Amino acid sequence: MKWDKSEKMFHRAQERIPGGVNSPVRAFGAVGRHPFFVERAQGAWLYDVDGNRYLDYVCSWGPGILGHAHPRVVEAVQKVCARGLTFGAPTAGEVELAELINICVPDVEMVRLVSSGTEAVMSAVRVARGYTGREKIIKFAGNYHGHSDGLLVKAGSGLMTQSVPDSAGVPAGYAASTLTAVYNDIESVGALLEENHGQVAAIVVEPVAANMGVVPPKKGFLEDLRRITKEQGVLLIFDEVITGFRLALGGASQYTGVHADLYTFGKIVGGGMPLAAYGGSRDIMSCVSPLGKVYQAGTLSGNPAAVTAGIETLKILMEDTGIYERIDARAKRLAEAFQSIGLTVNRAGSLLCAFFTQDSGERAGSVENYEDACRCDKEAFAGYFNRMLEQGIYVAPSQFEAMFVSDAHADDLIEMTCETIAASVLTNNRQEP
Ligand code: KE4
Repeated sequence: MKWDKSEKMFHRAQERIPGGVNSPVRAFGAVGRHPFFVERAQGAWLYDVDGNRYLDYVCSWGPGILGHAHPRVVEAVQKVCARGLTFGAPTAGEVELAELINICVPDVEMVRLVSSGTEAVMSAVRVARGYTGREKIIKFAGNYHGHSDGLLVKAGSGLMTQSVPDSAGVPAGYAASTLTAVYNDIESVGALLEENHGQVAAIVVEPVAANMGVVPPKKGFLEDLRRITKEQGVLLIFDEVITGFRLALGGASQYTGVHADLYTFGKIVGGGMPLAAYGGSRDIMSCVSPLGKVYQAGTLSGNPAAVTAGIETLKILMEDTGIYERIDARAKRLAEAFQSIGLTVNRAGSLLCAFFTQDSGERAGSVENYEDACRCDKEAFAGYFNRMLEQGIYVAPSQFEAMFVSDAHADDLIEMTCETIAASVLTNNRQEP
């Protein structure tokens, strides 16, 4: 493959944009090469400015559950844009999307639309603090909840990719109110709740972690979290920016049977446009301004084009819930391909991740938390990534992200991927000294 035009564009980009990208993980830093620049996408395929074609398992980090440029979504957005892009005033579409979210996730009796997952989680945490009158929150090492100051503590995704779990520029005071527990370790949560008795407003968790690679909750972990938060008057926030409408139409609460107090959504709920949401019971959400005292606002919140993309996407998912069976089965097939060549794979529905674990040690082969994930062989991952890319298959450029399957990844494409996985990993191994 040749990347001359991408190289030129990347050089230009670096002049005016930090790192040449508008989000760090896109810089391909962890896989030792420069990024390609996308020209267009259709279905399961991405096309770059040099005319290369890639089978896309990043799906824009999750929104693309239907495949790129779904005709029904594109047409609806084109139509609504012709009537004006933004009004800063309420529109019927926002009400329709709020009602659809409630139908899919009945726990969300009231919802506020915002423009990014970061905004959704930041706002949900503020609501939890305003509702409980408490200050501290507990998050989990390796979970990523966007880049708001208080949540950039031992975070996953791009921070883990760069091995910098915290960020410069976050005042010590903010970080002090964020306590970090170990994912899948309920004792670590109990200890923090005891040490900070009566001071914790909420526990925010990815119900299936997907920002340290994919790490599903161990049996009983979410149930225990629900139990102890109820006992101690602590709100439970499910950060479903990735899992929402992905694990099932009803997201994690449908997939696991555990119900949270507040939910955040992003990615799929906006159909690929800048839209996210947070919501929960009427009681809790009634403290949001202008109804209550917790302030949150946004010029483009509930933007008509983004809302339309979200409505069409949710409607398609509601009309054909068979999609979940299809994408889960395809993800299962991919997982089997990785396992057949000895890799550790974690999967939850259509979310999966192959880990290049070190084979030694008593926990060889299992990745159940941040520490396990950190022990992965990032060099081996980089070799696999680059071989897959050379073969026209684009997986996330980081060991600490998820592989996403869409409804556009037809079975023949899955089979082709399975063959390429074997070749890419085994070649990798042969290359090792
Ligand atoms: P955004 O602000 O990027 O829309 O959402 C933040 C966020 C919140 N919660 C969870 C569970 C998330 O996964 C995310 C964002 N996900 C990353 C990918 N792991 C976005 C990709 C990027 O940062 O470029």
